[in-house]
Amino acid sequence: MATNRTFTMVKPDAVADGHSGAILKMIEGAGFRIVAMKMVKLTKERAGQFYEVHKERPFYGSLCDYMSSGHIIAVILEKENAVADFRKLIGATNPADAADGTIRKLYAKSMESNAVHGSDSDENAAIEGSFYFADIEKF
Ligand code: 3AN
Repeated sequence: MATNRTFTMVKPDAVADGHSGAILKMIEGAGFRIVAMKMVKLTKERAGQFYEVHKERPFYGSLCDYMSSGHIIAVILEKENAVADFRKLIGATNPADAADGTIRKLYAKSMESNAVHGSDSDENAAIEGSFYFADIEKF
């Protein structure tokens, strides 16, 4: 059953470059409601846990270094059809392929430093949200 929720992170490059406000404004402007939000700095180990699904991929070590290189903003969002609509708003993983007007087209630097995360399913949105917000039921 669709939960109408998704999970995002504003990634270290976008936070460090001062794009957090603009990105959150785009997200709210697209009709998403912020349900929970916090700024944190992951350890490399914790980043590795979040991206465990990619642990066999060649970019895993570099991805964990990058995701623990600075602060990130973890956010649970709510909107009808949240997962699919949010993936559309952020654009393709590789900013070179991202459509005009998408967050990654505007703010991503590379395939790895791609400004924002977006859950790829309702199930993963719930798992990823609870990774940061243990008391998710409350929200
Ligand atoms: P998305 O974030 O678009 O769902 P995933 O889940 O395939 O993409 O990848 C998770 C993260 O891993 C990406 N956001 C990106 O930071 C990084 N990544 C994915 N593919 C590559 C790649 N080929 N080279 C470097 N980093 C990558």
